[in-house]
This record gives sequence, C-alpha cells and structure tokens, in this order.
Amino acid sequence: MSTPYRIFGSEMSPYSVKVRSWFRYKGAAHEWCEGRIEEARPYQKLPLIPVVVTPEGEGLQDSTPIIEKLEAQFPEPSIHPEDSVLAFLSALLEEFGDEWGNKWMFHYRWARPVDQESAALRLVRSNMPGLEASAEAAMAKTIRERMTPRVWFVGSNKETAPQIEASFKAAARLLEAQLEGRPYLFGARPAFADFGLWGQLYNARSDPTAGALLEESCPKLVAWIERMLEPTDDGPFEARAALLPTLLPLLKAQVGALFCPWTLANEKALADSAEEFTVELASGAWTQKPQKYHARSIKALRARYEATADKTDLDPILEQTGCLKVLRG
Ligand SMILES: N[C@@H](CCC(=O)N[C@@H](CS)C(=O)NCC(=O)O)C(=O)O
Repeated sequence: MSTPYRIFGSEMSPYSVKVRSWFRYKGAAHEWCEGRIEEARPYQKLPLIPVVVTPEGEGLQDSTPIIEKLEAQFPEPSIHPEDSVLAFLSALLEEFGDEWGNKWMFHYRWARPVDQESAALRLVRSNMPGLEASAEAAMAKTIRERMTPRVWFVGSNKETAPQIEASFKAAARLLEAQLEGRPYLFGARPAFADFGLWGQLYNARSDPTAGALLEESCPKLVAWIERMLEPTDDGPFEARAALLPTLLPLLKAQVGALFCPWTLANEKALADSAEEFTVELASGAWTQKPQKYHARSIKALRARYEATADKTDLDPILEQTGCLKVLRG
C-alpha cells in the first residue's frame, strides 16, 4: 500500500479539522497525526498547523490553498457547485469562515475563565499527550496565561467583544435558517463554504460558552456540525432560487456589513504600515492591530472573482449584499 497523506494538526485547530473533513469527504487515504508536530518540522515553512505531507514527501500549508490544490487531484465529488454564481458565493463564505468566523471562535475560547481553563487543558492533552496530572496542570496554566492576552490578535477587545458575540449569535441564527430542510449549506453535499465555516464552528461548539449558545437555540446547526465530521455526498447542490432566500440575508448582515468593510480597513492599515486601525462597522466602531495574513487571502479571493467569466448575475448579488467593493479592490 502506498504511503497516505499525513495531516499534522490538532482537534483544537479549526484549519486542521477543516482539512481533515475534506479528506474524509473525498475518501482520500490519510493519517491524522495529532501531537506529532516535531515530525512535520522539516516540511514546515511557517510555524502553523495544519501541515499536510503528500505521499511524495511534499509539505503543504495553509488550509484554503491545500484544499484547492488537492481538489484538482480528487475532483469527485466536487465541492464547487456547477452554477458559477453559487460557486463564487461558496468561496466567499469559505473566506468569511476562515477569517471572520475565527474571531468568534478565538474570542469565545479565550474571553472567559471557564473557556480558558477548558481550552488550555485540552490543548495540553492534544499537543503533549501522556503527561502526568501535575505536569499537565502546570502546562495548562502556562498556556492559559500565554493565550488569554492574545485575543487582541483577532481584534477582540472591550469595544469589539460585544460586536463579536452579537455577530456569532446572529450568524448562528442565519445558518440555522439556511440548514432548514437541507443537510449542507448548498444542498445535499458539502461545498467549500461548509468546510471553512465548519472548522470554526466545530471548535466553537467544543468550548463551554459558545457550545452552550449553539446547543440552546440552533439544533440544525449542531446536527450539521456533527454531520461535517464525516461529510457524505447525499445528492446534488440545490438551485440558486432555492438557496438565495436564506443565503442573501447571511451575506448581507454578516459578510457585507461586517467582514467586507473590516477587510478593506485592515488592508489599508497594512498598506499604510499603521500600528492600529479603526473602522465604523454596522455593529459599531472597531479598533484593532492589522492582521497580515488576511491581506493575502483576500487577494486570492479577488483572483477567483476576476476569473469568473460571466459576472452578469453575480455582480448584482454582490452589490445588493455589500460585498462587491471589496472584490474590486
Ligand atoms: N491560514 C492558515 C491559518 C493556520 C493557523 O492559524 N493555525 C493556527 C492553529 S488553528 C496555528 O498554527 N497557530 C500557531 C500554533 O498553534 O502554534 C490556514 O488556513 O491553515
């Protein structure tokens, strides 16, 4: 038997489980390597997980390009709807999940003592399995002390915390509506959007505070979170007319009103080498230090937009939901 792909990651890393979910969906032979990051060091260009090592010994990083590259090698069943409008909206939601959804997850994980304690202990168990109880507790304390002040990294602070929490709750309700009568966001099989959003929401659900919020009021979303652990092809994607009534409100209230203006402000701050930026979002004033990685991923999304040959139907949707400006750069 040939060597399978190896995924070096953690159950606690949204981008790692996202890639694993894709591998499971495709039925592509892989080994999940948790707590073994040392083996991946020779392949790692950035100190981040996941790292995928191919059977040929090539190291891949960055979940979105990893999935895009491997999708070309494992094209069936495709994660991209045939309808180019839906395919683009799915890619937009994937980016939104990776970048904005990460704010929900990271904020809830490190904002309150109950979540900090739970996450720190699970991180120790994932990264350093087999420690004795006292060593485990000491390490969890160190991790908690190191991670808690880092919420600023995703833009969480006194001013933005209520906005992040309101966005999480509103998005959960909108996703709940999207999942009414369908197992995945775009129909009977998972799309790119499902993978990006799921990594973050699966992790949020594992944390006490965010998990309780989801359990309380979003049964369909919780069922989807469980389904996406081992996603299956249960039929085709649905048509635009069936999907847009619930998709448009999500795009408008979350992607267009929050994520897109935030993206533009973040990008401008990086171009100006600003230490910090403030942007007026629909939810209020938002101040944070710029996030470097994000400027790169939005460029990739713009390239996808440019590559969409016929934008006749796409542009009006992007315009009405407030998402067009950011894509035109
Ligand atoms: N854009 C990257 C983000 C990867 C990322 O931020 N990974 C986090 C864990 S979820 C990480 O490795 N952080 C540093 C660490 O855990 O040491 C991707 O999509 O793979």
